[in-house]
Amino acid sequence: MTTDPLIISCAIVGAELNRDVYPPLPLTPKEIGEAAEEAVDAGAAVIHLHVRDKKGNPSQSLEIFRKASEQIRDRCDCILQYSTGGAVGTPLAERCEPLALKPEMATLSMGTMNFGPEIYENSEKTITAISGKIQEHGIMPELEIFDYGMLESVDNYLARNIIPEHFHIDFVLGVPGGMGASARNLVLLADRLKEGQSWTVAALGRHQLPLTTQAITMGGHIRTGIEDNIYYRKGEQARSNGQLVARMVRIAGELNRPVASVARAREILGL
Ligand code: KMH
Ligand code: ZN
Repeated sequence: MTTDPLIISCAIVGAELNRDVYPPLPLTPKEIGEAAEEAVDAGAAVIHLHVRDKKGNPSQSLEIFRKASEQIRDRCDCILQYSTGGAVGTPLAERCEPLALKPEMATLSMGTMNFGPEIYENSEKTITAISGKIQEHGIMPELEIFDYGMLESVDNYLARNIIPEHFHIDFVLGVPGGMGASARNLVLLADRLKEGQSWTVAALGRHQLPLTTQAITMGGHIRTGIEDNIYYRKGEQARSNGQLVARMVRIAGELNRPVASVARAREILGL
């Protein structure tokens, strides 16, 4: 089993949650800054970022991303990874808006899918447009893989130079409409990667803990955080993003994976 450093990403807000479901959800730029600081202090190197408007609704506003990023940077150093997925139905131009701020990383979802009762639209046209903006701004993409076919299509996009050669992969498992969050599925996906390709797993709800633990044993990296899972254990909501990160740091320690500092994570990702 590998003992290479483990990069922990934390998805601190998301676009689907609200305070009716999860009362401590960070919403304002200041609250997002504080949540990021707690996650980074606990061991996260990457902050996967969504933001909210004044009413708490998901937003891709450049100005709100700017404010939230300032709040985070004032408190801690970390790799900022902006979402270009936004919420289901966010128009393409809005999804790309915050990229002008040139974060170190941004997400690039690799295909259209059912996302619960709705359609998360990522046609080839959309992928090409978002990837173009990501490259124009010199940002490293994290390819969001929600299903096996999306991983297979990466080769096709690469061959046609639609995506750049240097990217990180995130397997997002357990979205209703996407690939299930099972141990076998994670093995199947990871086995298809080229030697040396860096990857992370994000799994939804109760699958977050077992699949991230599995990824630690497989030599992958992990994403935790409230965006994907609001529970610490059955029937008990997590207190914060930091609490979820701290648990993964403990588990990684038991499994001999030292947690990557932000500087080490930059080296591993080639940032
Ligand atoms: N909110 C989802 C529809 C991303 O951040 O790039 C898309 C999402 C993926 O969360
Ligand atoms: Zn997201």
